[in-house]
Amino acid sequence: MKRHLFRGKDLRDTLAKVRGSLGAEAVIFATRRVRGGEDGERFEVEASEWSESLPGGAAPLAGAPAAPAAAVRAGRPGPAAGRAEGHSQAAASPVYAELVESGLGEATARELILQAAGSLSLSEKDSAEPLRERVGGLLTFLFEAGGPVRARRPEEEGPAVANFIGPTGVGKTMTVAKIAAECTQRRRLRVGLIGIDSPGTGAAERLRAFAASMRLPFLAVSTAAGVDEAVARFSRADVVLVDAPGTVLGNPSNVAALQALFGEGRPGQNYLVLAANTHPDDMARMGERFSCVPLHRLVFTKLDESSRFGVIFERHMELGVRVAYFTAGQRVPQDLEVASPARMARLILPAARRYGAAVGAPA
Ligand SMILES: Nc1nc2c(ncn2[C@@H]2O[C@H](COP(=O)(O)OP(=O)(O)OP(=O)(O)O)[C@@H](O)[C@H]2O)c(=O)[nH]1
Ligand SMILES: [Mg+2]
Repeated sequence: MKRHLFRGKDLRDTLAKVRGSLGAEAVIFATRRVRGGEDGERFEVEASEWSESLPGGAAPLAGAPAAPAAAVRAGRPGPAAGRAEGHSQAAASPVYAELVESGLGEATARELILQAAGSLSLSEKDSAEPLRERVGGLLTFLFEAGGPVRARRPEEEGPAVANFIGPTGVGKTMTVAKIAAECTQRRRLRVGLIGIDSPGTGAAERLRAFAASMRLPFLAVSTAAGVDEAVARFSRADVVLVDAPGTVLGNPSNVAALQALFGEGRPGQNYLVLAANTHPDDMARMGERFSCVPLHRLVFTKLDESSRFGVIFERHMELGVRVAYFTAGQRVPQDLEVASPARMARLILPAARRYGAAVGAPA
């Protein structure tokens, strides 16, 4: 069975190419993100045409759609006609309505339905639940969790550094406080906290107060050199959490300031914090703008103030960055959770009775 490689800028784009070339029944073997692909192509899918000879039902990866039943293929038209017909069938499905209702874009919802429907047998088409479960499985397959902040490894000289950046007021400082508490109380790690001050804003004061109440060492700095010095002073810590002030990236001097602190070559992993209750268009723009620095992980806050979670999945797929945490409330640290594919699928499709196996375990 020949496997083909497809590249696209995101999931929608790539799956559309897969189906355009191999038909709606194409079997997906693997999906990956690629860095620095040509023409902004950052998503890669390995797929093959469906065939009777696919071994063992051809469920290549847990959660990936299995090979479709022969009954589904019977009498189906060629790829082009099938595509148009498939689109209207997908849109008619109650599961499609649920996905769109949950905030997923129409195109993504359609792609997920078409992809998942390919694996249904004729008898499974009688009710919505098998399709719902398959889509849930596909969501868990595609969603990549990033795991919690990592601690220093034995061979490392200094602490692991995690930088929390993002737009104003999304909950960066509170998330840093929650993670600090989680690291010290549950994981027994030595934590150092750094607050980046911006002149005249008192930006670091809230974290200073959290640090005092948790009895954690805290340093306020305002420059990249200051961050380096502070990290050096925390040389015995396992993990250093850096809390950036909210950044409005509309103006170039703010972009330069962010890049000086967190751009290419700067230490640590950058966690972009976004609030789940942000308007989807604004969130998309924020994601694009913050891509001016390397993004290693995403954090979504304020799930308790949101009702449509599809936008999280959309931004995650588009940016091609793993999701580390969700937060859903103001309690420190109870309202912090490590993101998981199963949780993402439940948020988007709460009606499903089962979800596929989790893929994309913490790195
Ligand atoms: N409901 C809810 N509120 C949250 C959550 N996380 C943070 N907040 C609240 O959001 C507000 C802003 O939180 P901060 O942590 O100060 O946000 P920030 O991103 O650090 O803000 P700036 O530093 O000013 O850019 C506060 O009132 C927090 O209590 C959450 O998960 N749910
Ligand atoms: Mg803050």
